[in-house]
Amino acid sequence: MSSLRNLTRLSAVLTISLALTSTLASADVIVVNQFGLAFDPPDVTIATGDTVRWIYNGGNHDVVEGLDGTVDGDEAFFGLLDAQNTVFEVTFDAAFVAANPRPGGLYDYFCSPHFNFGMVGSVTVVDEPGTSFCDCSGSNSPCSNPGGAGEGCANAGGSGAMISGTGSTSASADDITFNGSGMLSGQAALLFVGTIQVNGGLGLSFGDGLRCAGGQVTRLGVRIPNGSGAATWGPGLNSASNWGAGDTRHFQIWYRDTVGGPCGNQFNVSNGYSVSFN
Ligand SMILES: [Cu+2]
Repeated sequence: MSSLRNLTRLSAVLTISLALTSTLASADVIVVNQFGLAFDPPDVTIATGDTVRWIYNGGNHDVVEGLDGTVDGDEAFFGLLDAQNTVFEVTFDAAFVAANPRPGGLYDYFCSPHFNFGMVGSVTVVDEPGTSFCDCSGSNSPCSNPGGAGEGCANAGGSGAMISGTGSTSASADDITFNGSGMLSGQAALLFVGTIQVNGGLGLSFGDGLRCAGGQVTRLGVRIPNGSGAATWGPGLNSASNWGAGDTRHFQIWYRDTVGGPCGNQFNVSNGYSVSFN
């Protein structure tokens, strides 16, 4: 990928598309819609390995890395968004970031026809302490209720819950935090940690979702998701020394889904999230 910026635009898009297929299983896809002369949402923060997917909605646009308003070949990425090119994707994996370093992981971008109209956006790439596994986007859902890429199985809200992390992998610093999204407002959610990935990381049916984390399991606290279905756990989760330097642990969120859940089991779970502590 080091010569990416020297390739033709078409080749660059093709290369990025091929890279995507190998990273989808353990990474998230973040959608940015083009609406009129704007990107929505304009600014996104993602983890290394995630993919940003821009979706066309009318007119003639492009997605050009940088802030200089001109397409001059120094872009880390370039893609058209028009009637013939309705989706443009970039996977910000480690190789891409290494080949196209930007201060603070900040990739500004613009639409060249509409730069003067303020049609700009940004992608900020931050390192996550762990990696996701066991999503429910395939044929493995309990009752034909897959979630989106990287998510657990769909709940009464129509999409799945997702767990991600921030902070460090230092067991002694104990500053790791977990963020749950896509749960159900006002219905209790429990973070738990296990010592193994269930079924080799693919998970097994469990309520309306897939059990991903297993083995020796410890509960790490109940939260009530806010109006957006989000909740946060930590820092300071390792008070009972459930993990130490050298340990790998697997985290998952169990949550209630008592009204209109797709399989009728009254609960669901997020994807899984593995962290190797040091
Ligand atoms: Cu535009």
